[in-house]
Amino acid sequence: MKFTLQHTDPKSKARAAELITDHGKIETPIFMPVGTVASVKGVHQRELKEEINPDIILGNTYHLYLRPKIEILKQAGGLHKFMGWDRNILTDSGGYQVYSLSGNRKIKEEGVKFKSHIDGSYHFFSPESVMEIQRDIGADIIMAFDECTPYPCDYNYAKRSMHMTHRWLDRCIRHLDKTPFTYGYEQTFFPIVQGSTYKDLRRQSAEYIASVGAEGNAIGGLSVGEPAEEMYAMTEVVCEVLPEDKPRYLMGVGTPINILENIALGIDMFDCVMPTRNARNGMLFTAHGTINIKNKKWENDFSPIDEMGTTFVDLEYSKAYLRHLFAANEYLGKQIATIHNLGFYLWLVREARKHILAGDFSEWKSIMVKQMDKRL
Ligand code: PRF
Repeated sequence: MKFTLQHTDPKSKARAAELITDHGKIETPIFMPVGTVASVKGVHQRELKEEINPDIILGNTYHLYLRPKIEILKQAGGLHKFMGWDRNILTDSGGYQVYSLSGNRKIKEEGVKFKSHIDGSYHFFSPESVMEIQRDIGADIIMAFDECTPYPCDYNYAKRSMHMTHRWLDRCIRHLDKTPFTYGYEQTFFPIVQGSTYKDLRRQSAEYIASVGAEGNAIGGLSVGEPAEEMYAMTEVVCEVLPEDKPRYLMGVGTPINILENIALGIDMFDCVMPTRNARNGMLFTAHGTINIKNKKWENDFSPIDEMGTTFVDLEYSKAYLRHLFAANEYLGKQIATIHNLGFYLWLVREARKHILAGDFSEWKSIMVKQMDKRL
């Protein structure tokens, strides 16, 4: 992987950069649509490519391991071939999904025993097994196996957990070094900073993560229920420590406003289920605030879904029509809303990039944050 910084904003820590892997170029800041089970829910690959046009999408080790199972992905020649996606893919390690299983898992030094949400069967993930699984899934960027701590989190638990995440990281690296690429292209490994909402732990974790000299670094354990201000404070501390010449990925974040604020703090990559999940619940993001399309007030509003027209659905269909689709529980409603939201998220990060390159990101960000902080 090759990472090239192109421009840094004079009034913030925002950066524009380019990342090149064997599956092509990724222009940052980037938002990665989430395709948990080899599908970005509600959007087929051609539409995703042609309308939303992301350089990279995300998949989940936990889900793919349980279904379709790794053996099937190997037979297919990897996840790219299996799902018909020839651009970049990043896989999360399962650290977060396992955390989300709260009652159905046991975390120990050796690894995590967990119960499948599909059939209740028991499985075990270790740093070593998760590296092998990610080799076989074959994403371009693969993540360390970590423990994502909950919020709030007791200081001593957060500290112990952080150290375990660091020991797991050493095991991930040792094992990866012994495990060749399964397919004919390179994979880049990103370690993950933890440390809950404690500045000293965050700093210590970032120093440890930076010391392993990976080609990119991630920040986990945020956007788990803490106030936005606490999240920003942690991102700031961590970005001060992580190397400038490597991409920084903030995992599972967030709202459009969270994304702009974290770009300003030096984050290059984001992923979140919010645009896709909220779309399926009838919540639309726009440059002027959020819309609950199920609301009766849209019943006879025949104006376009979004005058900005980022994707074709925005101008082709009216709010009244989309509201009707939700009221009638039609699949198409969720599909249209998903295309709209993903189109908007990708527009937002591309605009951010343009403004970083033009040198007026901070001014633009202030206007956008104010503008988007509304319910329409
Ligand atoms: N760890 C991993 N994946 C994640 C997170 C984490 O802490 C988060 C936290 N918001 C999202 N996805 N491995």
